[in-house]
Amino acid sequence: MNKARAIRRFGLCPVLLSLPLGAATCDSLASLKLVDANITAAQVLPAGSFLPTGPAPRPAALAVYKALPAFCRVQGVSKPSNDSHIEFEVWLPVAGWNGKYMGIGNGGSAGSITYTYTPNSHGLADALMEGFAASSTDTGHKGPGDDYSFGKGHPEKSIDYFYRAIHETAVEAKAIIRAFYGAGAKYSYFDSCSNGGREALMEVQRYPADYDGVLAGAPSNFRTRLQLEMVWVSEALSAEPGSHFPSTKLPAIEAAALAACDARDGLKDGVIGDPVGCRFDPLVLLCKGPETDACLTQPQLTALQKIYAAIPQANRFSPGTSRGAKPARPMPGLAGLRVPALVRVPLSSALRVSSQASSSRTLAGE
Ligand SMILES: [Ca+2]
Repeated sequence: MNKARAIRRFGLCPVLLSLPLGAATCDSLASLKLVDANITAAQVLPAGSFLPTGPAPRPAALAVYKALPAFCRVQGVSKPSNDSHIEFEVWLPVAGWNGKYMGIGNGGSAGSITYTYTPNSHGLADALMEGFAASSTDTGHKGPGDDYSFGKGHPEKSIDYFYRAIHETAVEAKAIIRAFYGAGAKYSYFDSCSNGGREALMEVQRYPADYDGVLAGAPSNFRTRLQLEMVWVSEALSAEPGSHFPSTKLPAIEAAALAACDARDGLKDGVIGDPVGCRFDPLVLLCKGPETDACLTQPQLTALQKIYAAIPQANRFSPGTSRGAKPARPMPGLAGLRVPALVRVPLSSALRVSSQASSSRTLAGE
């Protein structure tokens, strides 16, 4: 019996006909029993009707939401510890599911569900548009993506942020997918960047059964060393009043590094195949006349040389910024940053603290 005949005969909607035998309705997922989680809401949202709570979305995000097909939106809370409150969502296409599951990660300190594209990752909406059943979590706390205060005095919340929430959400999402479609996903993937890339690596290391493949974009792993590197870069850029160089000089820096090392890998393609082996000396960029975006003043040159150099006595902590990378790309809050006196500790002390922080490194994904 084809769909049209079935609809005429039984009055079934096309959505139900697209689901295999044994599938649950979206509404009934509200009573689905999960191991460490409760489902707080489950409902089908008509096409183009999704709007997140909170501030009005950016126009680009709003356009994505308006283009969404109808989907089953499941919201839940996972509590794997007494101090856990991990909010998550699972979005399920009501038609045209591609049979696959996509876990979505979080940039920075997380603190919110990733609904659509941010600089750090794809979102639920983007995965849904491609036919995936997808999940995202706030990783156990609420807040802006640069606020880590949630972890102070709350070690369980730190664990949730660092790796447990992503795993819990994968487990719950797979159970929800099985219930809704009557069959599990054929393949499961995880896609995210920055902190989300670190989340991807943690999944691979701690819970290799969660995903068949991960996209670990620009992972901010080796977190304690990464933070040390950021202090190092900030120190270099604020060593004296003229040390900081504007982002308008980055193209010239990148071009000079490529000119020195691009062809070393046998192919002049704009990619330095072995950035660690590149011995590009930014001295060639020293201004010989008036300062322009094509050259660096002596203080700026000194800063760049420090950024490229490995932290003294600390090769094992950081090899320095790769030649050909865009050093000191203007990150929010970093451009022009003066390192406060509070963190102007002797480097040897910082290294000692970093090397002793083995437990936190393990926690942070190293
Ligand atoms: Ca090349």
